[in-house]
Amino acid sequence: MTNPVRSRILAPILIPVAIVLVMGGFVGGVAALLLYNTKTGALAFATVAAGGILFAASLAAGRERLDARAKVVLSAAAVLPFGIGLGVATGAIGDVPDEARMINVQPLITVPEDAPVIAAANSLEYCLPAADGSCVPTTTWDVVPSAATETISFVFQNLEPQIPHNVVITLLEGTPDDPRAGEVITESTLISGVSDEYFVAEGATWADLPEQWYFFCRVHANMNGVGTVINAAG
Ligand SMILES: [Cu+2]
Repeated sequence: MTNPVRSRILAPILIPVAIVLVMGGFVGGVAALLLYNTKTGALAFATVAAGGILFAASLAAGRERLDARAKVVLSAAAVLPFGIGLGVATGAIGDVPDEARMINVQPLITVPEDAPVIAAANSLEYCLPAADGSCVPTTTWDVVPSAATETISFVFQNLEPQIPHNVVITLLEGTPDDPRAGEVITESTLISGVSDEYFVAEGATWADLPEQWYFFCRVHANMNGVGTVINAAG
């Protein structure tokens, strides 16, 4: 093949392929750069990069021909944020712990369908949501833990408008008929109704609880009861 023939046949194939490869590399590189940054770093990089591109574009649009100095400034504005972002992403700049990088961020917690549910419809007592949409007042809570996790976790529905409630789980003092709060095992976030929240305790598992335990509302101590974990298997 002679040179002209080679370029006539191959150039139309090779040039687009090269362009696609370069674009793919650039997009992949930017994606990796964002993923290996912290959230703040990725946001800062995206902002600065966008600013740099705008700056470069406006500078370039404002002149017929660019002199050498303008070219240097333009290139720096476009390339600098990428360089810094790459430095942070590869660990060359800053001291970013691995778990703070976007790629290692925990996914948003999903609520298991079989998560135990308890609710508050007033400030007197807890209630258990029933299949018919009502909430049955209760001073006991038989918990069947979700099969998905051993950690103490449940959905707390605050059905009372604008009033904060939560669920504090403690050891049981006194007797089941005359229960009192003991040592706090875990305490869910106070939420104001009408709202619900999937609460996941840190470290405490259902198996850590004694056969009977106590639960109450941090705001309304009269909202309380005795809980029992029912083993789904038996
Ligand atoms: Cu309450």
